[in-house]
Amino acid sequence: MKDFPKNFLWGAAMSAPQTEGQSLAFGKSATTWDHWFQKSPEKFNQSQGPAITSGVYDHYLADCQRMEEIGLNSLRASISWARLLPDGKTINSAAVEFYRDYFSAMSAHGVEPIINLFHFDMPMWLMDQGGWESRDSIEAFAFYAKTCFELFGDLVKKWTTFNEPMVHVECGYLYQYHYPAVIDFQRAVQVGYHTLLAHKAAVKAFRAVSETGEIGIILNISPTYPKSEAKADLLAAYRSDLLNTRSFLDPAVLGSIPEDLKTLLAENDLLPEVNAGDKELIAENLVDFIGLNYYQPRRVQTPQAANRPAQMPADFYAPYDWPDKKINPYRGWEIYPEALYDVALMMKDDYHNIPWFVSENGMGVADEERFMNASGEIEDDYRIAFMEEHLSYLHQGILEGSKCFGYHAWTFIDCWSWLNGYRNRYGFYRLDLETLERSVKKSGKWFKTVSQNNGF
Ligand code: BGP
Repeated sequence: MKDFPKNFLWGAAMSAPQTEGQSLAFGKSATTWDHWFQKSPEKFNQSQGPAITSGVYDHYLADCQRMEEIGLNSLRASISWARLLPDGKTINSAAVEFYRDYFSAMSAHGVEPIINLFHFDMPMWLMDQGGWESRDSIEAFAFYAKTCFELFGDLVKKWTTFNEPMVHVECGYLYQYHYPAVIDFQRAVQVGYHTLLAHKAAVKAFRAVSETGEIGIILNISPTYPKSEAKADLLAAYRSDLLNTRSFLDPAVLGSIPEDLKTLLAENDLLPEVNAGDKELIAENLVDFIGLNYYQPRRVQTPQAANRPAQMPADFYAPYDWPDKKINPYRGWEIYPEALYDVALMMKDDYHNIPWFVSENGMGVADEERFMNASGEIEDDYRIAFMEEHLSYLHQGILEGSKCFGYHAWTFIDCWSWLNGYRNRYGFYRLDLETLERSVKKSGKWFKTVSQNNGF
């Protein structure tokens, strides 16, 4: 039996744009996703857009009951900026009513809400002004954050500012998976820098408003594993860590951007525009905890040929395809649970053992109806095995002193996923796309026993 620490959080994660639905109703304005889908529906799997998703806006009360039914004692959801402040300034009272009721219902079912402020869902009014490229985005986000802390601070004690900020940077400005889908390393760096400052400004606003709550940030983190111990591969891994992990984690926890990252950017004419006072803002507003999303390891090697100055991150490190890897063929991601042990020790040794939790981990599988039994239940034993393996390595890290306080699966109910629509399913509950009916999978029942036993 692997026992987890007392009061361990057993939960699941979801996000507003992937679940709420009613995307252009009840006062909500458009996000980049609504806009992009309207403009180019063919980019989205089976033309599945953000309008309906899982219908949480209408089903949330019964969903809170479902959380309890599978033993969740916590759940991460997000607030939609475009729903709460449709023009960035005016509070939408329908949104306030919805979120207050939703968070209260979670608590009534014994589920602690952990609420995130930004999950890739840039309001279109702000994107029209340059999005995170514009320095004004920092103040706009701080205002939104402060509004949330004031409106919901009595119901929510754990907040996070951003989900995987590196993803909207790289997908929006390097790899074309998010709007505005441009390729421009310099602009990507500026977007990342403003996002970091927006995070810091939100933490500052939080300290001014909240006396009892805690605030963190959710980062997608894997250690970088080099192809070999050769000097060039080690350098590639070091640079990958600087860009992908330490760029946000160091300033969030330690209060400074790594000097080596600044040097690397300077050598490649990639430094962002910086204002007086930024350094202090970064130094002073540290987080209370980290949320860590983990799906797959990052493996790199030295690039064959590289542009100088760099045009893309690939000029610093090339992906390495480990021949021995185990893979989830549906999502194309390597399965490597050992990394959870490695990051647990990294948090302990390099980040002064700050409290943290696994804020996402899970397995997306296509065509899950194949695993439906005679009574209509999806027998997702592969998901149970995946989570058990990951939890085992996490448990080892905790035994060795890492302060992990929870494990949140991605996700609660099958949800919409950006350009992939509903292709891969991750939920403890299956979603019927025709009826929006939810039915518990075998993994949901399994998770209940894990939560009840505080281990497995
Ligand atoms: C994370 C995101 C989630 C979710 C998850 C699964 O990076 O925070 O929003 O989408 O990945 O990935 P995907 O949906 O692309 O399969």
